[in-house]
Amino acid sequence: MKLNRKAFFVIGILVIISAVAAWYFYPSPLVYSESFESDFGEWIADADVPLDPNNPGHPVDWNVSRVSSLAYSGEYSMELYIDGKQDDGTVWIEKKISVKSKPQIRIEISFEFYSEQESFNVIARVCAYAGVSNPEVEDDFGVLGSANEVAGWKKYRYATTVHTGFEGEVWVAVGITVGWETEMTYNIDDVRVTIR
Ligand SMILES: [Ca+2]
Ligand SMILES: [Ca+2]
Repeated sequence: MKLNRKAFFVIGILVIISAVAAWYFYPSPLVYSESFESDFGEWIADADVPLDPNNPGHPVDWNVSRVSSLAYSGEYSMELYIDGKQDDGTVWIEKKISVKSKPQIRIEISFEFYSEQESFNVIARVCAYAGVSNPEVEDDFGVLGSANEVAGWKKYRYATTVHTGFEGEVWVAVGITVGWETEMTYNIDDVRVTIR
């Protein structure tokens, strides 16, 4: 039997409805990419550092700045500096992201990380965070590996499932934590956050 026009029309409508439903219930991932070419891209500098015995009442020196001296792509990257002589301290950049209200989401972070030198000793560790609260202390972070695996740029990745409790927002962060008693500088570029 030949399908008439009406049947084609009904089938067409059903196909459209299923496509819209699939799009709504299985949305494509949210992706945030930042190469720091025009500004901080809504990333904020933060740190958890010890007091400096050489400068009573003050924390050790640390700084996060956007620099043109090094870049993985474009002309700028983020430079993280810390005076690690107290063998302690964590410095990072963090960002708040609005998410669709879901009980749990998958967050993947990848970024390019620059170390001036390769070292068998762990001078610093690369760390990352993703969760519902604003990261404030070293313990909030997961360690991804040594910061000194190569001289030059290396890609690091972090992935986790976050139970949002329908909060509607999550925080992500990437940074370094001191592993050796020395001053240190590292760079970060091309941060990519994928949320599913
Ligand atoms: Ca860049
Ligand atoms: Ca913070």
